[in-house]
Amino acid sequence: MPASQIITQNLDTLFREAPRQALTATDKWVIFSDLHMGDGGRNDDFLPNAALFTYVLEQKYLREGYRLVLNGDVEELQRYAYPRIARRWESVYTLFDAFARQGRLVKIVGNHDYDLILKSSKVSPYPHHNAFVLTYGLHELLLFHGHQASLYYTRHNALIGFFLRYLAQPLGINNYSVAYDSRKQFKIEKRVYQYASRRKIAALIGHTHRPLFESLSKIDSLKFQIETLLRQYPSLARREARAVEKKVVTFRNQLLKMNASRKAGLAGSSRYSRDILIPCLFNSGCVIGHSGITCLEISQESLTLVHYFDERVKMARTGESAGPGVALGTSPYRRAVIQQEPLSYIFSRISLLT
Ligand SMILES: [Mn+2]
Repeated sequence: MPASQIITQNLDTLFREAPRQALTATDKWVIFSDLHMGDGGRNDDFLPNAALFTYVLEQKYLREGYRLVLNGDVEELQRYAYPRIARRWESVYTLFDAFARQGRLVKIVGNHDYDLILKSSKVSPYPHHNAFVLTYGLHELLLFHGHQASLYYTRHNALIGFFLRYLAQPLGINNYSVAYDSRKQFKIEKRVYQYASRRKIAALIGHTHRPLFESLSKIDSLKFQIETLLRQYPSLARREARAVEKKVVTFRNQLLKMNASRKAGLAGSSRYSRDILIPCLFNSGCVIGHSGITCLEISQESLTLVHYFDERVKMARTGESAGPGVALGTSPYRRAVIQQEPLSYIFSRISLLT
């Protein structure tokens, strides 16, 4: 059987067997993936952003009544034993418990914490799922980690612990990445993209650590926004034209900067399809990025890609001041919205374009 067919079957099984929940107009959800929590030692990838993550989870999402989806690779079980992780990060588990007690926690497994679905009740207090479906009217959002779109992971998951390395990310957020080169990463995204567009659903994944919104990387998205603005420009009144000029310059500079800094071969290409691009693939990114955390939010019937970072870290790394977004209280942390669209708009495009 060809690989693509096996993967389609795998994903169909995930989709069919996933627990389902209807999304209401007042529901708020936040989706994090790829925490890779370890033992708190210097090789623990979670450690650098642990304080930021804890702050955001407690002060924003727990307080504001969000439901929490942990979309895989929460624990780094390929390098650490669960009891050690649980002991070191007790404060984080206390927060997970608070969501769980109110029925607001959904925990999905990835390839690095897959064991938990086998022996969950013995080691972890939470139920674990392979996938989760949110329904929005007649539409469906399929949440799963993403490694299921790779035969490599399906067949050789036990061998992977060895190949950890760094990759520069198209969003300009340098994330710690796992066990694959950009070509493999792209292949996984492409397979999920093809599956989601064929089934006319939105797929929300993690795993590649590369934040995506509407199947677009940051570079694609900047190009797209510049084009849209340039089309509007000739017909605008003077004041509006000025605002557009400023935006184009900002976007252009971001684009140039990203092009200059990104690694060859990581072009962030959106060519999952030769035809029109369907906005069916979203990726929450990860919690262990060198320049912060990204996540997906659903609230007020909109989907949002959000970036959290510590401005002290940003200044130390880039020499630039505070950066975009808004400060969170009196903390050194900032929240920046990368992209946002109403679910109705996303789904009308998925339905009409496929
Ligand atoms: Mn993974």
